[in-house]
Amino acid sequence: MPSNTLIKKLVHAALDAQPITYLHTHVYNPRFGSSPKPGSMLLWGIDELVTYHYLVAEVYRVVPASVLPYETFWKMPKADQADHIWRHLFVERTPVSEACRGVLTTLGLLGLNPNEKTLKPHRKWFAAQKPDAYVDKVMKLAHVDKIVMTNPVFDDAERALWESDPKLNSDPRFAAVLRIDPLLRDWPLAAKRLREWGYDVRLDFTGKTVAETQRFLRHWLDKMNAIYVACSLPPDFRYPAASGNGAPTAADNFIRDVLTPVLAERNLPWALMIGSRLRVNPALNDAGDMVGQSDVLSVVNLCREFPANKFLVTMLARENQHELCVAARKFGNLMLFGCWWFLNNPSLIDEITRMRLELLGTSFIPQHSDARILDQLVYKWDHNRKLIGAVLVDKYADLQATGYKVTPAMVKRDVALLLRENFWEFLKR
Ligand code: RAT
Ligand code: ZN
Repeated sequence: MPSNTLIKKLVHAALDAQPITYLHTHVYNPRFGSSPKPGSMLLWGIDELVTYHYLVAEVYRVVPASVLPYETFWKMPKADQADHIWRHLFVERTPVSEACRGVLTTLGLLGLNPNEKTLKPHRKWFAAQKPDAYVDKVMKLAHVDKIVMTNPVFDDAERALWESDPKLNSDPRFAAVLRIDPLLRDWPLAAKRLREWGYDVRLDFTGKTVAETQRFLRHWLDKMNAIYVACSLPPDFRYPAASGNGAPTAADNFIRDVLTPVLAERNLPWALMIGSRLRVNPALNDAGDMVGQSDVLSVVNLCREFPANKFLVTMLARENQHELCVAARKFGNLMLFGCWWFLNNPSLIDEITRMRLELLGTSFIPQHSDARILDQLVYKWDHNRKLIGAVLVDKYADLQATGYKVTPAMVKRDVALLLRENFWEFLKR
């Protein structure tokens, strides 16, 4: 029977050898245009890394808006924004937050010195990288075999690209996901846009609304070759939203009559990311969103009412994690994923991953935290692999204490399930 030291070695070797599918990012393939070209969607490099919205929020704790008004910050060139953040968070303070540490891990793994006092030397290094080859480099370093994009169909700039470039999704390193937030969050707006695009839909869901909205979804699923449909939802998302004998809301109608039938017919999952309260501080833009507690029972209702559908679910509030885990024990069509956004901190990842293993065995997807900048894949994976490894080592030690034999093949199999196969198997199921 392997000793605990041997188990540790086995786990870390298995984790290092296992390619990962990164199932939710906002990282695009280079055909979407690469930064620093204006309007590009593939963001990478030191200035993007340092101006990530997590760090914008953190610098405003240190240099408040009374000193640097938000409008002034947003008007500054990106490099000046990055210099400001670097100086205040990395030079004049100790960069202990997880978002700061992430930048330093990334730089270190790229072979750069995380102790530089200015960003000049880093800029020089990044300027010498070619986007296409750099994608390969990052994927190799992070050991990611597929980057799953997020493709919001209601985003005008992105939709225009899909309309104009039939080969937009031809890069085999990436997969597309149809993101449809306005259809659930703001039906009047979504219906207006659909009408502009030639779909005969009505606000009250009468007439051809159901068939036409389904036609819209099918069109975009095909065009994007999307591997699932996604949306982020507020803490007050409820399904059903209508109570008692009340008439169904637009979101109820959309879910019941449009979305779930199309997804069942295509055997595609619906990814729900629940708990983001948008723009509580609008002046901070992307950095101004926060978290709120959500309703797990609504997820339960969806899983029960639509057994032919598959639900990939993550919730943003720590307070929801236990109930959500218990819900997943009740429904095979519910797959939990990730430690999303504000949960992507070592203490919380450790706690949540432990709890999920204890309640769900190996039948969940532990990773994903989101990434908007290509280079972030390097650190998110480095940190996550170590955290998942530490939890697995403890769990195997507990197993061995019962007399059960943990073998190298088992460790490899478990790690493959957690980092990659559970996701792809769930898509096929
Ligand atoms: O984590 C993030 O970067 C957020 O701003 C959102 O993108 C969120 O993850 C989402 O997909 O809505
Ligand atoms: Zn996201």
